[in-house]
Amino acid sequence: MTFEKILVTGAGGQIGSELVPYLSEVFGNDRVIPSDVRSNSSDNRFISLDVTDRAAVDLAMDKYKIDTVFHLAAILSASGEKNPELAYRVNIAGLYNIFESALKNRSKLVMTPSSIGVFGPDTPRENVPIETITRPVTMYGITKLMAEYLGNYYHARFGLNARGLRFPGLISYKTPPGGGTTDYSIEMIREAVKGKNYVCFLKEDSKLPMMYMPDALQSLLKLAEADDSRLKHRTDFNITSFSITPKQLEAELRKHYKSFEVTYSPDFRQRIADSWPGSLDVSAAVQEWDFHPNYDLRATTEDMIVNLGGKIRTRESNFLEAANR
Ligand code: NAD
Ligand code: AKB
Repeated sequence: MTFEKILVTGAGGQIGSELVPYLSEVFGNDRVIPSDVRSNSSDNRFISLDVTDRAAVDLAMDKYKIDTVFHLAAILSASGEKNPELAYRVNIAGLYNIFESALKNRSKLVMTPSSIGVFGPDTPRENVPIETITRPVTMYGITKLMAEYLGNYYHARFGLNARGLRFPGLISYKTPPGGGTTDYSIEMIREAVKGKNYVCFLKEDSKLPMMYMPDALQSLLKLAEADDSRLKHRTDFNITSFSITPKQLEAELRKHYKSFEVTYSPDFRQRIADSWPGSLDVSAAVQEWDFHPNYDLRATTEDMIVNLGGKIRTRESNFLEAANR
């Protein structure tokens, strides 16, 4: 599938700030229009766009002749619990505007990432399939579930090519996360690299599915380019790379920072984490568009440490250190 002009909404966020260079590399700089409600002065392609403003969305889609949208503008789980009204407006009204405008412009594709936030406390805990009890208990989860249904509706009723996948917690180093429950993982790695200890806002045994950003980016593009005839699902593919508890991440970090310590002081985000599953069944993504992540916990942690300016300990470096003692 060729994409002539791609609009990325929420492009200043954790995913968008990495997806824009990734898409630009694949399709060319002039094919990608990054946008966000916040400005970005370092990229002259960047346009200011509030997705809740329907007229502004229509104007941008028409002006740049957009045929593909990666719709990332959203309010995440923890921020959404602090301001549910804003989460509803951005995640639902914003999405509605994008779908309507895409239809009007006969766009080829609208990518709408979903989240493990669609699940709730009644969802089975492990190896959770796509179709299961969801019943989310956060405004974020409710909006994300509705977004999946809306995407399916626009496809079935109007033929809009809406596609989406349920991201787990994403780990990355370029742009700080935007107020999620899985953010502890990034914070913990950053503090370890700085040589500091960390106070974790989740309990040590809160197991959640995770993924490193390079796998998230290639998954988004794979699904975007997937042959339509192979897709039995559209907007709700489960994907994940590995599942960890904060304690397991702490142990992984201690391999490189021996004196690193974490204390556990759960806050309101614990309730959100408790409502999400520990692991997912990703077989539909594998069968329908060859989902294949490359980074496990060890590779993710090591790559994060190196990119944050830290040093990793290898078997050889431990051996040399012991020999020099
Ligand atoms: P983020 O919070 O880092 O970025 C969201 C961006 O949206 C921000 O730059 C913000 O300025 C922008 N935004 C907010 N309101 C807006 C508005 N009215 N108009 C335009 N832009 C607006 O989020 P992210 O982590 O990059 O997430 C992107 C998408 O991926 C979201 O749909 C999110 O639900 C989904 N997702 C993310 C994760 C993760 O771990 N990062 C996991 C699951 C799903
Ligand atoms: C969050 O924690 O809100 C996000 C997500 C899993 O959707 N990282």
